[in-house]
Amino acid sequence: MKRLKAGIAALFTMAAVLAGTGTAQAAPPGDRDVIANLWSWNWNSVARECTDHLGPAGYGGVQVSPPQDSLTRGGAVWWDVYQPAGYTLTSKFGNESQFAAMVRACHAAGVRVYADAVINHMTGQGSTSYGGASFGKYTYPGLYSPADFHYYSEDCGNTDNLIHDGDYTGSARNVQNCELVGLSDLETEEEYVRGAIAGYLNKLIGLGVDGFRVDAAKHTSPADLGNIYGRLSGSPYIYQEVIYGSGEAVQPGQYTGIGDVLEFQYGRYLREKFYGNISDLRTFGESWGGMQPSGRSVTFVANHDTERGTGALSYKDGAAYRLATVFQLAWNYGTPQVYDGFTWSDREAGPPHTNGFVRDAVCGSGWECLHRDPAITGMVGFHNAVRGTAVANWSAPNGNVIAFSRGTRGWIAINNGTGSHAGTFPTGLPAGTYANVAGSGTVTVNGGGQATVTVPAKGAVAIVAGGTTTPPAQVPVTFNVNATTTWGTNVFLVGSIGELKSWNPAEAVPLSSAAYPVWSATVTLPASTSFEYKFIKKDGSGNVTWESGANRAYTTGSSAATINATWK
Ligand code: AAO
Repeated sequence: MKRLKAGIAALFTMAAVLAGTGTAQAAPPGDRDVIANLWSWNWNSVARECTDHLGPAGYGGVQVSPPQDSLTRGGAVWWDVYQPAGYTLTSKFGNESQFAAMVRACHAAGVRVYADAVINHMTGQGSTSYGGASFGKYTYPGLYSPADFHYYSEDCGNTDNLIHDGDYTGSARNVQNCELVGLSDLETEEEYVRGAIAGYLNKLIGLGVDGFRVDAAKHTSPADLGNIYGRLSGSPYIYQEVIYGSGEAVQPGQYTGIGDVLEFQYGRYLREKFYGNISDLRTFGESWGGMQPSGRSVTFVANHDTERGTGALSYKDGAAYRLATVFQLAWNYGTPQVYDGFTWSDREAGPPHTNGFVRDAVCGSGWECLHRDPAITGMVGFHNAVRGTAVANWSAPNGNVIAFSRGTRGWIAINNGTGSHAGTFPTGLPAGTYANVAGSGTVTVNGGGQATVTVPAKGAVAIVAGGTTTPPAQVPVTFNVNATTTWGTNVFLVGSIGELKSWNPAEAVPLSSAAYPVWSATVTLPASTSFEYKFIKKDGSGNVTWESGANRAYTTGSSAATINATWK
């Protein structure tokens, strides 16, 4: 029994595509786009974290666990929350008023809230919920009845009604209409189901929620999801869980027209390279197999599924995991998400709880809190400061040491080796002494834009334009050159450093002829800096005559100086 027959369903499919593409936002708004994924944190703890840490550190969003009522296993497992028992907001993480207070606290701290939306399915068996509801696998009183599930609509294609491993490469129909690990699969082509799901998401939007991680999006067709998104109020940011699998029938690219996607290849490649050669990361991005467009991707080093598998790094990898997250925040690809869950040894076990209800998160005592690590918060600031700039000044002195700048806004060196690495690197940044935002100490950039640094083993050194600890020492240098000229021709100075216009004659520093034939100018230059220069003549039509011979060279000291020269 279907509530809608095929012809009507097709109409809704068309409307879905039209409505959906216009509504879902392409990228999270604003300058701060890093999302902290505080998975399995209760609402009170997320609220506190937004106020005390996420907002001050510059995170732009927080992803929270599924907020709807769910099956209860009394706290024994983490995954009961992925079996919705209904759409009331009583869960093991708190109740509706605590949820609403959390959203308000996060917004006050400048942090958007993205909720994990479990809308593909309900539960795998009848039972009871955290909110005290009783339900059957296909019966949720007041919400869904058997007619709302694929099982009863005979759409699946497998006699046992389950998705089998082989289905992923075989058939989108099986992946989207059969039951994922036996979870009752909502008939999302049906008008009533679409309305019920949209009603739930709109309720969250009404409480201030800014967007959704759409769980198991791969198991609902893009047409159905597009239709549902088209019913949402405002313009929530939508990113979808569509795990890339080579040769599979359902691919992430099928979903990028209706929202963004979680980029699963990203973390797999990072694991491979942080256990191999990070110098390979020079070209890391869309050209790598299976990767989605940067502007459509939410990246992560780990999530709650991958940290329990073997394909990605997790906190159990220690320093390499932290360093990969540092890299993620420095690289110009996608919207970065920083994952943080609870400490575990049994992969099924739930977070610390009392009678099933999750206790407040305590960093270092059952909870990991990578997002609070000073290197990570420093890199969140770096990420925000370099937004929109390209990778430049790449260097890789060996397979496990890389350095690059983001335009002229930030520079980083990353050492994934087991010993420290000392070297001199081009940074693209102006001279100055900068705070190392990915570690401790300072970095001095000379007038040539170079920094000589020691990068600790499994550590990083990163600096941001404007992040100077002390203003760079500067000295006035007077340039006098004895040069005879004809009427209408003037003498200028140009050289290798920014103050001397980086050899650009069009911008050369003009000299005064007040003491002709000695031409003179005083220029403020960075102290203790070596550079090359020449005098040039420009006639009335702008023709440039360079001095002959080799470039002149000079190194500033710590006090004022005068250079007397004769045109050559
Ligand atoms: C629980 C019990 C089950 C029981 C069920 C019903 O554990 O024994 O049958 O209840 O009573 C979570 C848990 C489940 C739990 C469920 C409900 O993980 O164990 O079941 O809650 O409580 C597929 C989906 C993807 C899904 C993933 C787990 O496509 O959407 O499976 N992730 C989300 C959540 C997840 C949650 C659910 C969905 C359900 O993040 O936490 O489940 O709400 C390939 C495919 C993927 C497929 C995987 C695993 O991936 O491409 O689409 O994910 O296989 O089947 C390489 C390959 C890649 C492959 C991957 C596998 O990287 O390249 O193709 O390896 O790791």
